[in-house]
Amino acid sequence: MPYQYILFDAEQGVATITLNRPDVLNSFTMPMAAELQHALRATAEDDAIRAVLLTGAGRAFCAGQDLAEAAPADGTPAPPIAEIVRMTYNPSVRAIRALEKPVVCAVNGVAAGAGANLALACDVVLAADTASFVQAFSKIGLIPDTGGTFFLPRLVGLARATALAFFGDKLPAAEAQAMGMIYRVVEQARLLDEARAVARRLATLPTRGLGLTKRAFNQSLANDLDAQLEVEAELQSEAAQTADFAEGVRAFLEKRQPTFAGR
Ligand code: T3D
Repeated sequence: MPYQYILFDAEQGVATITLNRPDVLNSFTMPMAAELQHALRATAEDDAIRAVLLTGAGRAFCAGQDLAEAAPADGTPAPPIAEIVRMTYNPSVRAIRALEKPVVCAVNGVAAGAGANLALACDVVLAADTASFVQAFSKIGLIPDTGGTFFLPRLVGLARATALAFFGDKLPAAEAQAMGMIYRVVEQARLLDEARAVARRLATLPTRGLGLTKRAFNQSLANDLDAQLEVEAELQSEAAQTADFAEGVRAFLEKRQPTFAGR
């Protein structure tokens, strides 16, 4: 499918999805979200793709909802907000969490509103040292969406999540790293190279095992210990049936580096 609002390319096992509306800081419209969701589905279906890299074009990662779509200046009726949330954000977050391949997010600049929370739904979040995170919702009387009320308190604790959501202040990337919200801050000029290297490395690891790890973490967010121990038993049995497990053990015993096929 030819895309209009995102860029998509795939090489060396990594699909790169770039939000591409730089004039409006890659803010989300329903058509851009539909393209993102299509690209995520395509990566899920393509066995050659073993990791995803999500980033933004220009100076921002994503400024959240395109407020001109949510409140058109020409007076045409806006889609109901619940519909925007259900069509734009919820399926995007679900697609990222359900994708049993690692999703790296390279936050290249400001990530605001739904843009901030979309990043937090990814598996490994790198951010430029010039980037920032803004829970912008409170500034316009909304609540955090795009999974923000789910991921943010789990990542940084309820006290910090509440203050970030209430005040809506810009949080520099270094502080986001210090409070455990993201994985790592990288010098702006090196961000994309570094993120590509991380994604390529992930693409050489046992893809099924990583996917099952992600499924286990997803389930752990709602499980008690007993239920989670059972999830581990089941998913470990699945992981143990992969060719990559056999290769990993063989390579260890033969004292060589493994070559994982992602199966
Ligand atoms: O339907 C619903 O609303 C429900 C869904 C909600 C989900 C949400 O995400 S709600 C939160 C929506 N996002 C925001 O409120 C953030 C709005 N943007 C900002 O606060 C600032 O732009 C930033 C802090 C992100 C960056 O500030 P700065 O000074 O670096 O850039 P800027 O000058 O404000 O923006 C540059 C351009 O992008 C500007 O256009 P112009 O003047 O050059 O023609 C600005 O209008 C445009 N832009 C930035 N954010 C948005 C946007 N246009 C539309 N929607 C945006 N969200």
